[in-house]
Amino acid sequence: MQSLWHISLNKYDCKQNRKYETIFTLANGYRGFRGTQDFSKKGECGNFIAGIFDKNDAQVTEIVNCQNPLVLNIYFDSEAVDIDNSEVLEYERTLNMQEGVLYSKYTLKLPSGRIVNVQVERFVSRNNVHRWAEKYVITPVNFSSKMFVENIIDGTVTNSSLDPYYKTKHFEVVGLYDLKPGIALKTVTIDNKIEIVEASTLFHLNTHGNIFTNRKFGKFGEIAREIYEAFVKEGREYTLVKYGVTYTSRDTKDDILALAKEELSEYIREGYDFEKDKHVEYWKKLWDDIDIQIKGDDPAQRGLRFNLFQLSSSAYDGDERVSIAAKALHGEGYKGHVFWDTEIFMLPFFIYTNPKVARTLLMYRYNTLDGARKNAALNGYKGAQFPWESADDGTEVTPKWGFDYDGNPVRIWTGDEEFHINADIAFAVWEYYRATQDREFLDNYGTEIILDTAKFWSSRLEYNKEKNRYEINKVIGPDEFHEHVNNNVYTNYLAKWNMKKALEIVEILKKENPVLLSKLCIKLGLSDLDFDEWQRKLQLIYIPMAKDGKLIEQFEGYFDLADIPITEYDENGMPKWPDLKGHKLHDTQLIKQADVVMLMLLLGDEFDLESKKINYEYYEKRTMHKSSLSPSMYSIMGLVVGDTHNSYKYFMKTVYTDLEDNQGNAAFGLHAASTGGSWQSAVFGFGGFSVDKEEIPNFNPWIPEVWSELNYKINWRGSRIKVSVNKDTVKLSSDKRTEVKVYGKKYVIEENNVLEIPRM
Ligand code: IFM
Repeated sequence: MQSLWHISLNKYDCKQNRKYETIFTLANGYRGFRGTQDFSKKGECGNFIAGIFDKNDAQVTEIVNCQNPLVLNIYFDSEAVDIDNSEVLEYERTLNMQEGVLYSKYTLKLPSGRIVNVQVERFVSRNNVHRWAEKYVITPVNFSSKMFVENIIDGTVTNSSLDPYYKTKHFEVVGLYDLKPGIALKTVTIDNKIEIVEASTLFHLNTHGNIFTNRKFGKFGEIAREIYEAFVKEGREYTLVKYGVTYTSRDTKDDILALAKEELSEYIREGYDFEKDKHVEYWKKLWDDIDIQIKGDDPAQRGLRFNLFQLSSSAYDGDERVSIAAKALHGEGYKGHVFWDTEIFMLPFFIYTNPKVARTLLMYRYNTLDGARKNAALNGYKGAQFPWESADDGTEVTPKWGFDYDGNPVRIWTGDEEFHINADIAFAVWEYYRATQDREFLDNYGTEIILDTAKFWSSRLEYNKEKNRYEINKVIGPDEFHEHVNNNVYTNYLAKWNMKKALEIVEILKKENPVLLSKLCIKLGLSDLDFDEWQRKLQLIYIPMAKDGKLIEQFEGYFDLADIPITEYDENGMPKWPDLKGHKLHDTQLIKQADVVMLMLLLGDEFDLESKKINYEYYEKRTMHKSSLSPSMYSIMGLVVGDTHNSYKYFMKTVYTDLEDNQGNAAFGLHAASTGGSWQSAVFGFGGFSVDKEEIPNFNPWIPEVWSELNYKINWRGSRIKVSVNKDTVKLSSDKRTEVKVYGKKYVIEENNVLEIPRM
């Protein structure tokens, strides 16, 4: 039986290499290595270091695919080990998520008839983010011969390597070094001159003495290599370790080559097992915080763990200048840009399991406020306008042009019109504060974000004199099938929320910290006049509603569009395109992803159950889920309104987004928002966790028939609450006395006691 901690692949198909590079990516927040297939040139290598962006002659600033230090070639005499040119007798790659180690086992029959068995371990250390390693155990099964092992750092890497036209090189190789032991290759990015050093070396781990009889260093243009020679005997195992170290000039002002050399020596001295043990230990502690157990449903358990593993691999608390990209550190998709995906989909996971990382992610937005202010000024607005797509400095980097499925150029409007991100970020700041009560963050950073986005909204509102209301026109809401729409409810509602929250904070500061308020007012150019104006304007923000007052109109005029509901579903229960009867997609009520339903989840307290039900039922029939951000939201709302069957379906769809590649683009990187959606669907959905207006944690769990138990943990204002749900009971415990509500009724969990309530 496959372990519930393992993701395994047992059959080699080079056409799947790119997809599995994403699935088997190993990352530690500082960097990500795509899970490239050993001994194959087919695929798209990826070495992404968080925060290293460059434009050069690319369309927009993008994450740099840095020099590749993972290359290792083996030759027997002059015959190269090449999986694509061999008969694959045995093949297994397993991502051990509990340890954070990728294990591979291959038995290959080379064209000459030589049979070789190779076992590989790879990890990217979470203990020391600058370190990574690979261990190779090589067994010549039916021959003895000379063996050459070539350790390479490849500086020929480009971005978009599979696209002949858009291929771009973002760095120059400025040095190749023989470190004796080891090699290093230094590059410098084109625009910002960021220096990057990759250093690595090979060591054998054999009890019977040094196997290498020769070693030679070589510079091959942009490639640094060291080659080792040995004589290997039939049936014997030879163990080699490749140690790797990475430093960039973003990390330190010191000489990064000297630093990498020093670190490499220290690393070799400490040894592979030392670092691996610390890395595994780190993951053990992490799993204690993040794991969710689903008993009775192995596919759900394994799939969910994959999402938790990859999401927590994508961030750490060591750098406040970076965030998580839509494709995380797992691929070049969306050019390494950060979207609302982080704040609305991924952040809750960090808020409730590892608040230090959540704070770091929000600090990225604080640290890019100047870029956001530039965007606002450029577009004729005030305050801070966060970019729809963000890279290193907060200026807008959404490409203006892209291609449709038929390869026709299409104008991309999201960077011009998808304004809701400003309120999403403000909302996330408050969510973090509400859960942590981190007043230091709110005072020094969060408030500035909330005030400056409120200032932006105030300048963005358009007064409709005739109707005496404020409108936000020509926007794209979360549903991106409809562009240039007026008064998208999600956008308007959250803009109003943003302005209201800003005013609430102003009132608090007036009482509790007027000095801070006046400092902020001076910094942001605000006064009581602005606050009065915001107050007046927000009352008049237009929220389109249907005539009955319950069904919300996604945007003005939406109900006038052709109504072509979805009637057919594929074998996974996902919508099939209905016949558009000659209409253009944007002239129909079909939507790409959750929009009104999202709003009702974010601001759950503002809508009654009946409204949620009515809107869920209406929009569910019209949502195509063409974004991986969508199914998780319908899963959670489905549970709220009692559509449990679809909830489970949407949960599994979310959890398997990358593993089953159900959006068809896993090759380009992780669907990071969907990893966050998986956590939300498990905890906010089945786990029934929410926070109400009284700011009390509520638990209203429901679990499917096939689940015998669901266990999860959350951090709430310094307490750690453990939740365990089975068919009969809900059990809650906490390390501190905590007030909660279970199925709507108030209880107190006494410190280190278990509160047991019958299941509803
Ligand atoms: O942010 C999302 C958007 O909501 C849908 N298209 C993809 C983007 C990046 O994941």
